[in-house]
Amino acid sequence: MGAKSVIEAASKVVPSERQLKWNDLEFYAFVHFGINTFSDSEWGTGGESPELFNPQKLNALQWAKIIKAAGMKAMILTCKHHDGFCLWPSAYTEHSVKNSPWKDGGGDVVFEAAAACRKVGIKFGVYLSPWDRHDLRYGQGEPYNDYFKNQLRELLTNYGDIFCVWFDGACGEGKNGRKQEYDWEGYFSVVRELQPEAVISICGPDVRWCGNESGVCRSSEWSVVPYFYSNAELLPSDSRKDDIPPPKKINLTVPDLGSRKKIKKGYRLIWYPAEVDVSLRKGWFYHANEDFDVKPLSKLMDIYYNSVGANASMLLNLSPNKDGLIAERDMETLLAMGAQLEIDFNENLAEDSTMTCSCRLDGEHDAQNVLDGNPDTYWHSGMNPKKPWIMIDLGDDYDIDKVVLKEHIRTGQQIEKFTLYGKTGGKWKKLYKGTVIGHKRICRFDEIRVQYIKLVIEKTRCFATIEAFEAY
Ligand code: FUL
Repeated sequence: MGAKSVIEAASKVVPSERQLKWNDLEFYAFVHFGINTFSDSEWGTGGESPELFNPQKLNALQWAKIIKAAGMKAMILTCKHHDGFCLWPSAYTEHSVKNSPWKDGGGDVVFEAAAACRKVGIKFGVYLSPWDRHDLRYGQGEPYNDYFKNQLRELLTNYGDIFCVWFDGACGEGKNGRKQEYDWEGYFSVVRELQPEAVISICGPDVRWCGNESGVCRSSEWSVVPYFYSNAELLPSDSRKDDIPPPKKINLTVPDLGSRKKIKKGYRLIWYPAEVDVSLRKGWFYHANEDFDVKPLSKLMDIYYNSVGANASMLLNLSPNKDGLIAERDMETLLAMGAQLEIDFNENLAEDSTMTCSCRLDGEHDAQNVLDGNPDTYWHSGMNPKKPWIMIDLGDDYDIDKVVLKEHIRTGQQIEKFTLYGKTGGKWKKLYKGTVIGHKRICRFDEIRVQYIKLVIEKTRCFATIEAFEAY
């Protein structure tokens, strides 16, 4: 494939409906809670007694309310972590809440969490660890895969709508010293059958791990990447006969996954957007000695701007304590974050402004569309434009320090390089230089008084679109 056709092919890769819906959530919570909370560990051995599990004040509504107040739109619960202990009374194992003293074995944390999410109006998702350090079937092949699929069926039928199934990549040895061969294709088809709208994340085809757990993504986070990044650890059988064989080493943590240089060999490309998973505390589970190790608001806001604002989503982990509650300091920090987000995006100064452009595809794709708040209307530059621009006239001078840009990703991810200018005192001043935009780019700069802001697109794949332009 020649260079031009590679770029044309990249320009045509688009997200699925379920990926688009997931993209709009932007910021949501992980909840790590389980037997580790009581044994004070991060990775349980699988030998922990269910007797340990007794969260006497468990209140999933408290979690859900705090999550919502922090500005998050969903919760993903660790229904079973690597230790194998199940937070719901699974019919397929004795290693669960049903043999714990909590509610005399009659409780179901998954049920309570799902109900709480529904009550406050956020979405609910499940984390189910394929690696199981307790179950004797683990490492035996089919018997474990059947067990795992049965558990998935329980979680995906009994708890209402599930927006995400999060599969962890960790895969250790079982009690018999053998590693389990996961039936990924079988797991995926159970999810597609029972919850067709759910995204399958991390070890799955819909959402990609950003490559670290420290809360940063790439400055150029492409959602269009070579096919082999989705099956690095899983599905060699996903490759097709006509695929160019993947490189010997596939590494999801490298700084570039989707630039022209990276895709130039002509690999088949897929839509595979990034998620940044990071914990509010040092660890994923609650440990009393980390009560003072809660990330400060400033750090969380930086992570937000560098993930949600950089074409990724932010999955922020909360760790309820032994009582089954989110601890005071964690709660205060999360509420402060919700308040800060409200302040930062309080009033969009671009509303009711006027947009002009250097070129457009046709009258239906005028620049004014970027201000109407409608995700279905957008500005389209027309094919192969030369440095197209759009410009906003705010109508008067305003102090701004942020511009939010969104591409119309339904028609693919196109923009590779752009600069924002502001007109102040009759002179144009550079405000921000960036690479990819994708679902959302939040451009931050020192506060400046401007009436006009111009977005110049310096490099793009085959055309450029902008769906939203906001100024704060
Ligand atoms: C990792 C796990 O090993 C950690 O315990 C945690 O659940 C994190 C989100 O994923 O792979």
